[in-house]
Amino acid sequence: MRWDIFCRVIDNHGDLGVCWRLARQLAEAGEAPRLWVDDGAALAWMAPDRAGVEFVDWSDPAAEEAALAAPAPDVLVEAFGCNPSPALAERFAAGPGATHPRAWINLEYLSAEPHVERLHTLPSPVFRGPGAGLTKWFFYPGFTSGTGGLLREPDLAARQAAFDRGAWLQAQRIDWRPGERLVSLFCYEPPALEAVLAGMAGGSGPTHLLVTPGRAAAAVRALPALAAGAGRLRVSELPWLAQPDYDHLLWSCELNFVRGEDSLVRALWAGAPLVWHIYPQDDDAHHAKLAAWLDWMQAPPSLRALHLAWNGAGAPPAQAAAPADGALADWRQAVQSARARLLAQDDLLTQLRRFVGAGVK
Ligand code: TRH
Repeated sequence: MRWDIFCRVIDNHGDLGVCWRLARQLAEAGEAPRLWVDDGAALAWMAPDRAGVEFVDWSDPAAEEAALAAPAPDVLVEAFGCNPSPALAERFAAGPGATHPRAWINLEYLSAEPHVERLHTLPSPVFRGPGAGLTKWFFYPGFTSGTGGLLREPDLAARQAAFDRGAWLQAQRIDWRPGERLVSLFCYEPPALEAVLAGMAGGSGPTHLLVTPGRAAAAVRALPALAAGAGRLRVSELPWLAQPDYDHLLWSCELNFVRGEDSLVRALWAGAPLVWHIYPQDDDAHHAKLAAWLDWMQAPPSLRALHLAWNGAGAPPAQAAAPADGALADWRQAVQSARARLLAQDDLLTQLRRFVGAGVK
């Protein structure tokens, strides 16, 4: 089937990261995906290999015009309520007739809050404007069996099992010294960053912090006493990695600090202890979202406390120290059991294809 996925890059890399991952998985499943994106600059590092996915530069009217000349898609996915191209929605509405399988999906943000199960797969009739007369369907990713699940490639476990950590670190020129704890850092500006790095500098064993570019690197650089490493902490800045190599980074580390949406999911699949910097919202709505996720995770008290401090959700940054070995073992157990619960559920693409195949119109 032909799938048109619409992606508007609001900020950061999650919008594109999720849409690209979905498009790639569709292509690998034998579908024909086309990704409309208004700012695809990050694809240069995120997705150097784009086989099987067609791209439309949504910021370019000529590219949009050319894309409209192709047959209308069978499935229209608007990511995060981004409102697809009106001309395309019109063509989609005038599609080849009632017998033709056709679905308009509004792929929503990821949350562990209870409303997700309630809203998942609800219809939303389009009353006016392009596409009037059709129905959009809410599709919610999520962590429980009453949701749309999480993106997970069919070969993920096999790739993970075959992964050679030493060879990968060497190929990336990451200077890992035996005995050192490798920690990856992908975050915004966490209030407890200084406390955590100071805790690592004064920790009982050596830590090598691998810092991703952009906001994470800038946040670390803003701490002059720690940015170049201190005490038992070494700090290295990484370049942007392609999505598969970002997975490799998560698989290589004993602790992963992740953020937003897609990297959280990847860290869950990695199975190592993780700390989530949730995307901050103006009205602090993210605090409830974080609490719901910590509950779902059955996070041990020390992991919960670090999350609250890391996210500025009440606990003072001073409560966040470098994780002790015992705590890390508890956190690993919590992540591993959360991962096992997720693996028992169908992945998002399987569920989405089943939903669309069931003939929603
Ligand atoms: O970049 P983010 O903070 O994206 C956020 C969230 O999605 C948030 O919910 C959304 O509202 C906001 O964007 C607009 O974090 P996220 O979701 O983890 O996306 C990062 C993507 O970048 C993910 O696909 C992983 C990828 N990535 C790489 O491919 N290579 C890298 O080196 C790194 C650090 C990330």
